[in-house]
Amino acid sequence: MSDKNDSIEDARLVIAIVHDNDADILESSLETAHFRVTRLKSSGGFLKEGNTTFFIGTAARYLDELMEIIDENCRERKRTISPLSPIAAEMQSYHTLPMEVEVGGATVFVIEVEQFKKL
Ligand code: 2BA
Repeated sequence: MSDKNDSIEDARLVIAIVHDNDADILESSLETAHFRVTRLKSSGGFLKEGNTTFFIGTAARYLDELMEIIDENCRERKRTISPLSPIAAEMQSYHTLPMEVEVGGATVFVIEVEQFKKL
């Protein structure tokens, strides 16, 4: 079976930012489903923690399948920010109790691709 970036027409670039702990399982699920991926180490501007960014080039008709795979493999987590942490200081917050934020499952951007070429 050919992989799912073979159609130049109607191409999309999907950028998915996921938790580091979900990255390996997501990558292998995408490969099993014949999506091509580029994986980058990244970090979130807010928590300043490592996360993983996937670039996935594919055709529009595969987007539903792709979203399902991302959704199945990336779970939401809660992170607690201590009022004494540098993040809280940066926010100039006056919280005296730990603050909880929800991270993920995945933050996904879908971009229409004007040109897709392999030179
Ligand atoms: P971080 O920027 O480290 O954000 C981690 C989590 O902290 C976010 O989870 C959100 O729940 C919370 N958060 C972010 N900014 C906040 C703020 N100003 N005040 C209160 N809480 C805040 P997610 O939304 O699931 O985002 C996970 C990661 O996805 C982010 O890590 C960032 O690396 C990326 N991301 C999210 N939205 C983005 C966007 N619009 N553009 C680019 N990257 C984005």
